Amino acid sequence: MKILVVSDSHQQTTNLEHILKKEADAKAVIHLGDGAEDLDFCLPLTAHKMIWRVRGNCDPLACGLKEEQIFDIDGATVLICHGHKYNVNYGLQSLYFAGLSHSAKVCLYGHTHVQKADEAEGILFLNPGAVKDHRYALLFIENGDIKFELKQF
Ligand SMILES: [Mn+2]
Repeated sequence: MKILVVSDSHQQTTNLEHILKKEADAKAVIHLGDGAEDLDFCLPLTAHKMIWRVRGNCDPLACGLKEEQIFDIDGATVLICHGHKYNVNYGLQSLYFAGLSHSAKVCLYGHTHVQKADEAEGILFLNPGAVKDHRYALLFIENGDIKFELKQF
């Protein structure tokens, strides 16, 4: 399954729409916060897609989104969070232990606005960068097999 991973759109819905059009064949969209509600302004581009999103430190409490979600996609456990609660600005150690404790294969986070992929103990840590800065990522999961691409436009 092709999954579009975005973060930190910070109200740049024009950029978000551009990405959604470019990757229109993605079956799912994951927004990692700070602009998580921006997806609501991108209908009908998000219609018929699975959507997962989490609240970032700049998103209002009233948006009602959780700060973290853990779910399975085609045989792989995925943990998503904005990252501020795990202090990702100072390294990935806390997120690494969260990933380990949930047996995650992929941990997705944002917040730093730095597009980055790391691997530790078979866990992929992926930050798609900021939509605001024309960055996003693609994740492909098939039968537990994981591939990714870091993109810019
Ligand atoms: Mn943030």
